[in-house]
Amino acid sequence: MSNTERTYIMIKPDGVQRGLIGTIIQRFEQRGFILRGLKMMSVEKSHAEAHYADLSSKPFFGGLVEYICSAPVCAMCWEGKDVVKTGRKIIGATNPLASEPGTIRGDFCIDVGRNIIHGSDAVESAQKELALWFPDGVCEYEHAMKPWIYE
Ligand code: RTP
Repeated sequence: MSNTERTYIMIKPDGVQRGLIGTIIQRFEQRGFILRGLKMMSVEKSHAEAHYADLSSKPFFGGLVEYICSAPVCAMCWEGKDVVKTGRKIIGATNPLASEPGTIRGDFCIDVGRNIIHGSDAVESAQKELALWFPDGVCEYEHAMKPWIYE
């Protein structure tokens, strides 16, 4: 656990189309996390399949890949202490039926197959996902806010 832990967060096509990019960025920013990478991307099938390789045996895999490739996504790298775990909390449970109000999914979606956002589930998967989505790295800069966030 370090103040420079990083996670991969992706606003899925439905989140982009519904105009939720600003709202989602605001939630991470307000919490105190630092945005290191941000880009809009149309996703190739092979890229989506690589991202979700662990789920390839699931019955919903084909539909999931199709959904991710259906329109652009917003790919992001966020940094901060415990950002992987806290990011998942900010996002809420996978199935919006179980996601608490106040979480992104709990506030903005209804269907598990249209749950608007992805967040890495562990530090190791975050590293793999960031290498896949940001192969050229992210923006390394000194952030003035850090002393006001961490003791
Ligand atoms: P994500 O990877 O997107 O952050 O989601 P997650 O870890 O919370 O959930 P995971 O089990 O990895 O599932 C990945 C995505 O697959 C879709 N899904 N559909 N139809 C279904 O039963 C079903 N289950 C999962 C969701 O879009 C989920 O976010």
